[in-house]
Amino acid sequence: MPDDKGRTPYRPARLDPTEMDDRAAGFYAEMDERRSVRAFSPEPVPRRLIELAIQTASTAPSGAHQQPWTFVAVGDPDTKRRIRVAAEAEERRSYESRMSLEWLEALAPLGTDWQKPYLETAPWLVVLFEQIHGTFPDGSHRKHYYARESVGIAAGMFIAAIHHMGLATLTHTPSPLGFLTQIMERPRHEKPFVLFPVGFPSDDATVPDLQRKSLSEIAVFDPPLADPDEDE
Ligand code: IYR
Repeated sequence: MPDDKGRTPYRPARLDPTEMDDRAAGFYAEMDERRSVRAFSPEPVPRRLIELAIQTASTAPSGAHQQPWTFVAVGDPDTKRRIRVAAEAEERRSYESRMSLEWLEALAPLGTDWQKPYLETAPWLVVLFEQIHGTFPDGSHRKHYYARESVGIAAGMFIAAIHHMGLATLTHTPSPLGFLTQIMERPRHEKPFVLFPVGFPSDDATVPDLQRKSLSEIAVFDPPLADPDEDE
């Protein structure tokens, strides 16, 4: 029951230290298996799984708890085709003239080009929109705080949920993304943030042989991290 300030107790169960360690290491190992996939199987994926991934993403913390996101899940083949055609037109222009040589060189290890067949093959395309502002019941604008950061966090949680349920996705950001507003008939104050194809990897899917940065490259501790090469 909420108290007179509208607050309820929060007492999550305390785990014992070994279980905490096991869970932490197990979750890291699981997430470390995740790869961005660009070749999907057409095998159908139950809508319920997509609903659960969206609900998981929507547990993300958000500025002033405004949950400034809309997820649009597309399984309809005609809509997917329209998205592919529009995305490829933008991507073609990007690869052929908008992207700098430096950018193209940075992307070379990923082996990407303007063609995006996965936008039709993947059983679901989930587009995450950022609500630039909300709306009060009288129609006036309600300011959203940290909308972009909040949507970014929700995107990460969506990706983790998809991976955890044994599916694959890709953070696809064709640029500019504006065509998604038109195709999906979203209001002007919703800005497309990222497009996630979701499904099973195709049997012949491959991924680049990438390394992740080590802990010492990404983190600074005070007191410092122990040097893994040095004896105690
Ligand atoms: N949006 C393009 C290009 C692209 C850009 C980045 I940064 C990537 O990490 C991957 C691709 C495409 O999807 O091909």
